[in-house]
Amino acid sequence: MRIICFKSEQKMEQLAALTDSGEVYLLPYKSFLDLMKEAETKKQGCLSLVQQSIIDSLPIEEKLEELQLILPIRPEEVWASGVTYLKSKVARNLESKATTHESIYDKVYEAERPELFMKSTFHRTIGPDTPVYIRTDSNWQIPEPELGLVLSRNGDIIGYTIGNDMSSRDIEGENPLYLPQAKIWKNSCSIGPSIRLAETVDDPYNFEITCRIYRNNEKLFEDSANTSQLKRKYDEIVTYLCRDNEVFDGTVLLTGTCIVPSEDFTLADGDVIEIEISGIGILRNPVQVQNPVKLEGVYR
Ligand code: DO4
Ligand code: MG
Repeated sequence: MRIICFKSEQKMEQLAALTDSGEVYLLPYKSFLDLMKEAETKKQGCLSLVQQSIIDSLPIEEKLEELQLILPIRPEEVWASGVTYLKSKVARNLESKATTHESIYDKVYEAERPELFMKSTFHRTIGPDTPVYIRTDSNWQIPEPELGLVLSRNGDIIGYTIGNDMSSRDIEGENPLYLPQAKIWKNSCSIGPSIRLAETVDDPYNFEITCRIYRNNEKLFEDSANTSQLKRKYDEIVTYLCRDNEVFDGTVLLTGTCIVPSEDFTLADGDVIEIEISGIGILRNPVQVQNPVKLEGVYR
């Protein structure tokens, strides 16, 4: 069972349940956060609340493809974990031209304490089919396709979603202290298109993740990986996020990238990024330069 949110004909936001057979049922909750709150008040899981809500109703006539899907949740904060896959560690060493025997990335990959950073706020976060922006002061930018955990304020995993941790590799590679600038800017984080309720996931360490990038309608890049390759457990990173911290209902925690395009690749205005995760859907976003500044040599 997945939860989606779409724009109704009256331009209102409508929460809905998407069954595994593809039927869409309207839900009597304003938002995913309302559903979470109701589940807590009634001491029930989100799944049983959703099942009770739809049991006597009919699915809507529109097909999923006809709906204008939007961000399925309004997270106050999006956090992210880094260097959780070998692929990411190798990529970070490459972009930072690490020469020491043991780089900071080698250390954090092995350390007990994971790398966690604030990735985005609600206002910087976009949903499906809305443009992700690329920075005007970077020549090396990529999407980072990641599984996202939707958390309660107690750190319970309520659902799984897809996230794009847009990243600037040259800014991050120049100096690790530039990480916030390499990660956070307007429209640098995309989430959606659905939230799969955790109660309906048999094995969260077996999500297949695929990323495709199109330029001029041609597929320029495709690669896949699986959450079975994750170096850490979800509980581990959630525990560190919650330690001495205030976590809000609906916080999304991205779990790190396992797919990295080759060194010579950088995103360009007009590209389209697709991130597919089995059982969750496809998060598709066009790429756009926000207010393009025509500085010589800035774009490749
Ligand atoms: O260390 C920098 C960030 C790494 C990251 O975002 C990832 O591994 O996904
Ligand atoms: Mg990342």
